Order: sequence, then structure tokens, then C-alpha cells
Amino acid sequence: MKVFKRPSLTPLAGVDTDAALAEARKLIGRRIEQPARRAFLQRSLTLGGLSLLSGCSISDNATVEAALLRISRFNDAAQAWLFDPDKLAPTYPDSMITRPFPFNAYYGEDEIREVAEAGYRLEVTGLVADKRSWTLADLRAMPQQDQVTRHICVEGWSAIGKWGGIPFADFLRRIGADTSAKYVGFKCADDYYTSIDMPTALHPQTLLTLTYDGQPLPPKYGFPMKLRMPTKLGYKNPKHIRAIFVTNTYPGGYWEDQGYNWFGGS
Ligand SMILES: Nc1nc2c(c(=O)[nH]1)N[C@H]1C(S)=C(S)[C@@H](COP(=O)(O)O)O[C@H]1N2
Ligand SMILES: [Mo]
Repeated sequence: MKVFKRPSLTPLAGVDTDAALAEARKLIGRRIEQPARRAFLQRSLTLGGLSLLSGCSISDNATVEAALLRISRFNDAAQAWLFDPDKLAPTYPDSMITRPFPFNAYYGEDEIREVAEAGYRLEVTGLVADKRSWTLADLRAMPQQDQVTRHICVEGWSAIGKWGGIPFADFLRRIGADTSAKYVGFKCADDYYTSIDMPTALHPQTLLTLTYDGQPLPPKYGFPMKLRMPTKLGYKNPKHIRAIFVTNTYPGGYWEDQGYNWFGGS
């Protein structure tokens, strides 16, 4: 049985929705530079979208205000790249790493999944030429890269961390993935799952990470593997990955299937 930590969106009672949305649109207008993008976001903004963007379930005027405040505090630079598919996400010096880096999952820290290295195999299926599974040693033998980037969670926090691993585009090429396919899906050892669009999978900053801060990824950050995408919100970054598949059939995701935006970033 699944335990959902976050409340689902509640119906609106006593909320001046028109005023709230007008205010949110103003906010977006001020913050997004390109007119076409701004117009699109302003047109497509709904109260549900507002609550997804802010991680608040909107139940009264006070939470609408809290949601707006959270969005308005959203770092300007982060927002510029989050909504722009052509830009690279900012990177930071090691001195800016958030210590300790926060833990988050749909369960508490007392239930962190311990995946054993012995016997671990990464399964690869779907539209790929080479469906052999991978040991961690196989993965560590591929060329690795580091990134120090900001992770943004819809619950209203962000933190800078340092991850190392295989550029995911290299991995996809190595397994002969059909890169004209629409989706890459992920199944995790804790029953979490998510999926991303192929352009994001091929983005130069998308890494199949095996390390955190120079050490093997600890269990709380997703041992043995987390897909790290600084262009996507936290819930799109799967930890404890046990299977990767390439497909044209929409795979959804743990939070996405409960109403979180599937794109979840740029
Ligand atoms: N397998 C798995 N991956 C997951 C989650 C989860 O519950 N299970 N939570 C997601 C969310 S909402 C966030 S914010 C990040 C948290 O990563 P961290 O613990 O390294 O900060 O993991 C994401 N990936
Ligand atoms: Mo998150």
C-alpha cells in the first residue's frame, strides 16, 4: 500500500480566486522577460497550477497569499532558466554547497531504502539496442563528470549540492537508445517512479549520478544512483534507480499521477 505524504489539492472554499490569479499573473509578468513566454504563462495559469508551482494546497485566502509569497521569493535567476529550455542551469563554486544537504522522499528519514551493492543490476529495457543490465562497476568505468547545481523542491526549499556521474546522453548513446523516442522512464527501489522527455534526457547537464560530494551516493541521497537534472524540479530527479526504459508510451510518475505537473521544469 502506498502512503502519500502530501495532501492532494483541496476544493476552494472562501477563496477570491479571480483576485489571487490576477495577482499571480502580475507577478509572472514582472518576473519573466520574454513577452511570448510571459503571455503563455499568464494565459495558462490556473489556481491548481499556482498550488503546484508553490507546493501549497490552496484552501483559503491566507494560503493563496502564502503561495504567492513563496513564488515571489523564488530566485529570479532560477526562474529564468527553469522556464527556458535553451539555457544551461547555473553552476556554483564548492564553497556554496548547502551543508548538510536536505533529505526528502515520500516517506521519512527513518524509512530510507538501503540498496545492497552486491547483486545490484541496473535494468535497461524498451527502445534500446543493448538490453544488458549493468553492475555498479560497469557504470563507474564510464567517463564521469561533476556538477554543483541547485536542487529546487516544490515544497518550498532549494539547496546547492555536488553530484558526480555519467552524462546521461553518453549512457543513452552507449546502450543504443532510440533518441527519437518520446520518454525515458525510471523505476526506483522504493516504488517511486518518474519519467522525462527525451530533450531533457539528452541535456548536457543531465547526469546519471553515482556520487554525492565526491563520495559514493549515501542511501539518503539515493544509493546507488540518482538522475540529476538541474533543469527540473526535485520530484523529477529519481533516487535509488533500479530500471531505466525508453518508450513512446507515457509512463507518468509518482507525484505526477497525483496532479503534479509532468514537465516539472524547462
Ligand atoms: N526514489 C525516490 N526518488 C525521489 C523521491 C522519492 O521519494 N523517492 N523524492 C523526490 C523529491 S520530491 C525530492 S525533493 C528529491 C530529494 O532528494 P534529496 O533527498 O537528495 O534531497 O528526491 C526526489 N526523488
Ligand atoms: Mo521535492
